[in-house]
Amino acid sequence: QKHSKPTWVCPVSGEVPENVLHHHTHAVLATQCCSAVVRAIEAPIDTVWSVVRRFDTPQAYKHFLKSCHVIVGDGDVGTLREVRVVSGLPAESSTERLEILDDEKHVMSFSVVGGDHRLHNYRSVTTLHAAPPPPSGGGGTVVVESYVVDIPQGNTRDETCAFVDTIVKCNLQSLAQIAENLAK
Ligand code: A9S
Repeated sequence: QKHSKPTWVCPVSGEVPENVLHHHTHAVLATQCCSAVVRAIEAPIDTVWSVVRRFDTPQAYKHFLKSCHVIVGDGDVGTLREVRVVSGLPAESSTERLEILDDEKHVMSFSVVGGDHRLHNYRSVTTLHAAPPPPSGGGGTVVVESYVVDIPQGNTRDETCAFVDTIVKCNLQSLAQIAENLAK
């Protein structure tokens, strides 16, 4: 089971451009789960990106984190950070590595490489693309965040995805709030 071959999964459906979809296509093992959250934000893409790209300050919009310190690196790919988690969650800290930071394509990805929590081998990819302008669309930015993670011992796939989806939705809700305020 552990050594089974991965299946390629793209958890994003619907009105997302082809070039965006490919960033959200993940190799997923039978012992892992994969999902995605899509969120529209009423702010220009550069404004949203200015918040997302800051690997040194995730707590600016991730309210489950109380602090972050950079272990090594200057914010480019390979930078390692340790985040501390607010109380009340089944976690204390997480060590994370920046995997992708593409300022042109608006793609960022990090992976969890250690820490004191249950989301082993967590890896996420966040992309931004411009929403169609009026009259066909509302303008602004669409954020897509997908992830893969090991299903913890004692939990089901559905429980794991429900837990992580909830966290990602909260993060994107607060990202929207911050970006929409910056755009005012
Ligand atoms: O930080 C993110 O972008 C996404 C998630 C799902 C982070 C999860 C988390 O930081 C907690 C919020 C502390 C929950 C980790 C790594 C483990 C948890 O149990």
